Amino acid sequence: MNNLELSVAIPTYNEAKNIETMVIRIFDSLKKANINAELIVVDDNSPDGTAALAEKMSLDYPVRVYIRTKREGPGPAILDGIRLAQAPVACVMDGDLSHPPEALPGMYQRIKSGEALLVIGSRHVQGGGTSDWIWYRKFFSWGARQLGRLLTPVNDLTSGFFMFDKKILEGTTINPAGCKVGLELMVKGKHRGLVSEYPIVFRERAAGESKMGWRETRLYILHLLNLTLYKAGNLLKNKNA
Ligand SMILES: Nc1nc2c(ncn2[C@@H]2O[C@H](COP(=O)(O)OP(=O)(O)O)[C@@H](O)[C@H]2O)c(=O)[nH]1
Ligand SMILES: [Mg+2]
Repeated sequence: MNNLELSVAIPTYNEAKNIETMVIRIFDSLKKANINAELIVVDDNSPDGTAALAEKMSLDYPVRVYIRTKREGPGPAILDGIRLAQAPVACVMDGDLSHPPEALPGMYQRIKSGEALLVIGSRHVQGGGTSDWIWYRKFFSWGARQLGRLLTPVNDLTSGFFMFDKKILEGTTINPAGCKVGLELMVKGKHRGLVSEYPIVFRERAAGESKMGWRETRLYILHLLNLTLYKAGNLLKNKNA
């Protein structure tokens, strides 16, 4: 395809009820803004037939489906999606309609204009938000943000919706065991501080089940500690250089 501008990657596991709407909304919004994009669906062989539905959509839309044989959580699938991205700008979002596809053109514009190299779809800036969350979810989300303040000035560092110029990957290794790829990019990406938060309203998934639980919370805290060590190591290296 000529002049491919944007590759959107979606990790999926059992998103059969959402994938078709997702594809339609993504391309509706990009088409209106005249952005030439492809979509990569990275599915961990979902038993509900998500991949087959995505394949069917590829007859009408520029969709590629990559099937992984083993279920490993969204992290490794996201990294595969980024690796397969053919455009200079890549975007990662969830496949459960939580992240509004209508935000894609606005996010892309910030990269195209040179304002940012990394754009986060953010719930925690003016104009952003979440649909009703139960108090403990709000509390954990707040706690996670406070921990992350040590690492990056980004307000929404657990966001799974982010877009970036692939240049920021040069000379850095993104850790697949880190559960939050976006957070890795905020801390390790070569974005020279050109990071921007684009307001989004996060919607609860319309259908299917969330895979977020205690295991993910624990992984997230380990990930934060890991990145803190990485950052401290870098600071020391620079001091001694
Ligand atoms: N490929 C792949 N995708 C996954 C896996 N687990 C979750 N996902 C996808 O990752 C995205 C976020 O997962 P979700 O369950 O919505 O997490 P939550 O939004 O934090 O509750 C969705 O698109 C899921 O389908 C997995 O094991 N493999
Ligand atoms: Mg979700």
